Amino acid sequence: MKNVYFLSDAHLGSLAIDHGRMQERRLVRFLDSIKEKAKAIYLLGDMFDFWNEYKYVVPKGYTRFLGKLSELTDMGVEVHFFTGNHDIWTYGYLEKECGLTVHTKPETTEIYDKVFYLAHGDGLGDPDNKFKLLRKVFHNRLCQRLLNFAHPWWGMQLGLNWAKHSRLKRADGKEAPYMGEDKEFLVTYTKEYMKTHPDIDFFIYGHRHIELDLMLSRKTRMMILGDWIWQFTYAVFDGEHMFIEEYVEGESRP
Ligand SMILES: [Mn+2]
Repeated sequence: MKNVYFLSDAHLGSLAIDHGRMQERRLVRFLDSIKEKAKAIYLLGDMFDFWNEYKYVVPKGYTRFLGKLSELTDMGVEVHFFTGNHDIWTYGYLEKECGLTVHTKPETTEIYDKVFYLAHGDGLGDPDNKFKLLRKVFHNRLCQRLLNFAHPWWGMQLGLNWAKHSRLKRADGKEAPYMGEDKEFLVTYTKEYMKTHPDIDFFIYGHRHIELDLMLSRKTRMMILGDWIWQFTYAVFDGEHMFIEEYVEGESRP
């Protein structure tokens, strides 16, 4: 039985990350190392720090990453791309050129007869009104069209700098530590959601850049995937077991 992999939050192209090239190469080597063992790969959001594609133009960079994804989909590996809150603005290029399946909303899906709830995680259970408003603007079709009418010089600069500042306003550019079961938004959201959806076995999220593996009931387990900036963590499901691993170079893992 082949494996299914989950990872998120590489924030490729970030102006606030100095080791971007190393990060991208490591990600590509990881994808290469799993290509024969993978049935499917779920990229759970924010793989790019800012992605906005235009009708005839896409952002510079990422050629190694996009090339590797294309190789995998050409081989028949399913690659699912969830938009995060940094790379919402994709309009067909990743599907047509790279063969990805793009998801813009949380999905419930069956994998080897287990039920998975998959989402980037932004906006779920988060009471921050400023973030909610920004999220509305970002998802608004009219605002998206306006961004695409503007010259890329302007739009890309705006986007890359917004993303950079949203990273730098955190202490050391890192995310807040785990707030605990009662305060962590994604945990409280999941506990509420599972009351009406008791059939779900696994809830998998990105967005928080922390690694979390929590049993919420005898059946229900939730995971937050860490990131591909500092942690290089991913979850793997072999049909029976589900676990979080760190990709260490030079080691062969499942
Ligand atoms: Mn995010």
